[in-house]
Amino acid sequence: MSVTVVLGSQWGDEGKGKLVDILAADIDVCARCAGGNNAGHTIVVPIGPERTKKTFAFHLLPSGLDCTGRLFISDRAILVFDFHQIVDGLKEVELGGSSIGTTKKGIGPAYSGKASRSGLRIHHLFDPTFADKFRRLVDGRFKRYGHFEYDTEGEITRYQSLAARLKPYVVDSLAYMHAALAGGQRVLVEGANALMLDLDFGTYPFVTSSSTSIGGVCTGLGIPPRRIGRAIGVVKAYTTRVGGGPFPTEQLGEVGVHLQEVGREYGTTTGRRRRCGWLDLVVLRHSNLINGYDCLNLTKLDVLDALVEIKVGVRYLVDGKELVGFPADLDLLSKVEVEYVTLPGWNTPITEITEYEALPENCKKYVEFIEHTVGVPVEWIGVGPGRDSMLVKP
Ligand code: 2SA
Ligand code: GDP
Ligand code: MG
Repeated sequence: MSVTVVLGSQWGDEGKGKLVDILAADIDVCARCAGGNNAGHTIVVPIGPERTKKTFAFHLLPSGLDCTGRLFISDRAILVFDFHQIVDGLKEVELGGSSIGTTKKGIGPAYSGKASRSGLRIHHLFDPTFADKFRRLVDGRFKRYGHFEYDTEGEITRYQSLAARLKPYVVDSLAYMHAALAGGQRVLVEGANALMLDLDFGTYPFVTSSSTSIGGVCTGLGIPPRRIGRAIGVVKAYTTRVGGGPFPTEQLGEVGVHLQEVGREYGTTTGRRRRCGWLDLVVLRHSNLINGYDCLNLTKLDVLDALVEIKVGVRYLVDGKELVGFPADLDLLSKVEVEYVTLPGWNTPITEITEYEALPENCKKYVEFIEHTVGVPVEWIGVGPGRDSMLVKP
């Protein structure tokens, strides 16, 4: 039995949570493999006999989670402590005008600790040397950043009591995952953040600190690549980015404000206003090169309903010459001129539409233009935030 992977194809917040929630109805195991509680995945589901729509935001738990007693935590997972969050803030202050615009959830400092081999993992919580190791870690941070306010001993006591609560959930995740696969269980992997925030392939250094690309699925879960059967790229019908860093198709005027307001583009974790711009197919081709999508879920198409014309970035030019791919060098990226194709809008609300064929012609043309230019079929189309607002493209 193979594994299905859902990955963000742009700068995050494409609507991964919603697709995972839908696909989770037909799977046995839903796994998170990268990132941390910087992620914010939203699902909107009908609750109770009245079917009142309720919104849930998932940060660390998978959006596909459906009941208690079925949550497992890897013994190899790196721990993010509160002092990591303090350090995250201090690092951002140090960077001043060139700060990353992190979520301040401690992600960068925790992953730095992991890479420098001083981080603590879930299994360390149950180790008699945990307190000593923890003190050493905090002392190291004091040496680097000065003595910030932090109750080290109080935190040790707190983590020890949390350890007792966590214990029933902790498993050898390799044994767990491989037994699930050997037993024919259907596994769905919920990618966090997105390709353009990947530590290696994103707009470095304006990225997160984990491998958010398909490689992170293998390194995060210990799954061999050949087990991955299907990679689904989630693509917002326009582009958003939260935090600092380059964004070639960003629209600072009317269009950006329109997308931000109609799309309700605010960070799910921090509430920050997301920057908005046109869809960028250079980004999408770069993303597809690395993740090799089998199909796409185009989301938030309804947000474009009222636009008379819709632009799509198709090429990056520097001094009139096309760049071969998405550049690594941000100085070069700052010089690119984006070439756009302009497509006609559809000027019709599409949220209530339930079948692909019933979409306005210009709307279908927009979808098909993306499919053809990227070379990957669109399988699902999001026309609203709710679980039911998802069309399947024949
Ligand atoms: P970090 O905190 O170290 O991972 O930040 C580094 C960069 O990664 C970006 N980042 C995100 N971008 C989009 N969505 C994310 N999750 C939240 C959401 C974000 C929020 O769902 O809306 O609420 O602000 C996310 N997490 C990290 C971040 O903005 C930095 O650019
Ligand atoms: P994720 O991080 O990729 O899971 O995405 P987020 O949850 O951070 O942000 C996506 C936002 O768009 C959430 O508020 C969703 O409820 C909403 N959303 C998802 N799909 C659609 C859609 O097709 N149309 C509209 N209008 N909203 C959507
Ligand atoms: Mg999000």
